[in-house]
Amino acid sequence: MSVDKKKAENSAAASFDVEALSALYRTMSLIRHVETALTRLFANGEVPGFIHLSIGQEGVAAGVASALLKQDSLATTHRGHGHVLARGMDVTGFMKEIMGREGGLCKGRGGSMHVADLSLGILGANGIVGAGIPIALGSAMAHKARKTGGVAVAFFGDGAMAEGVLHETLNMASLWKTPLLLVCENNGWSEFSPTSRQFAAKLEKLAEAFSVTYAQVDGNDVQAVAEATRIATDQLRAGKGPYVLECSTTRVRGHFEGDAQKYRDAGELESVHEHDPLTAARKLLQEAGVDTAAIDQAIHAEVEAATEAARADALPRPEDAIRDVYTQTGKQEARA
Ligand SMILES: Cc1ncc(C[n+]2csc(CCOP(=O)(O)OP(=O)(O)O)c2C)c(N)n1
Repeated sequence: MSVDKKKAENSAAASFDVEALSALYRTMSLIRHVETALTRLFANGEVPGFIHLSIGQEGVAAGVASALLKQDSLATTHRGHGHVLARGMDVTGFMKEIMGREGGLCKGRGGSMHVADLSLGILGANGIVGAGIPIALGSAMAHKARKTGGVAVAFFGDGAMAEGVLHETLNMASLWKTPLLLVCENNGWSEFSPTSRQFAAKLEKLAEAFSVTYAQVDGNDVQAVAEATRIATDQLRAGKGPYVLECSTTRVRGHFEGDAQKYRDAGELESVHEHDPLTAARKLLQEAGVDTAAIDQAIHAEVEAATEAARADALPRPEDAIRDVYTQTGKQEARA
């Protein structure tokens, strides 16, 4: 079977649906405002643990999420804030979770790298590179077995391209024609190593080896990502087997918050903003007469309110630390 390769066109210059682009812009602005707030909160010592920000990569999260339906599911990475917010995670519950508060979506125990919300099909973020990929495969198998009509999405970075689990997943997903969308956010970096230093192949060739459809898209063009994802999910929902979508994008911040990025050329750091997906979308919207400043202001107020609510929320009590660790199942009770 030959690879059905669709290089998505950069649609930014073409005519567009103002309402649809406004919605995509709103999602990107929400992610940007939340993560910009987190830079300050982290510097202030108000966020426990590490956080990995996706500033500059919002086009992928917003574009992919825009093509998903209620029944779909997703698994994400250590850099997953954008994906879960784009999927519709409650902003206050999210902020409380990242700030380790009792009212957080996972009672403050998951934090940035383990936040989940099963009511939205969000199977969880994951600090282990590539670990969300087989989780999403399992979910895709469940969609198929239960005939939900849903697709499962695995977001992963270019660092996971060299992980065996991706190769095994491609094999199983292809053999069993599962509705699995593998979204690679290729920002050119894996921690402090350029992609070329840690992956000897090409994702396109890897997909081809397993007879999996592959498409590549400019991840900084949110409309192009939305359209490419719509094409991919149409194929998945038609039962035609898995799909790899590689989105080229730009990591603006360091690997983790606080990383001074000394390993990166000054020239590269100076030019990262030229690829900003929000700037490109804002320009198009303003030309179409949309008041993007009003959108940004409303989102700013929403994020400020969520931050204040998180600050006011209690920290989890130490005596509750082992609550909810084990579930009470019939089996356990029978054994006891
Ligand atoms: C299995 C595994 N190996 C190594 C690490 C250490 N590690 C954490 S993030 C990371 C790089 C991830 O790069 P990429 O997947 O491209 O995502 P990005 O950070 O660029 O979003 C590595 C090697 C890990 N967490 N898990």
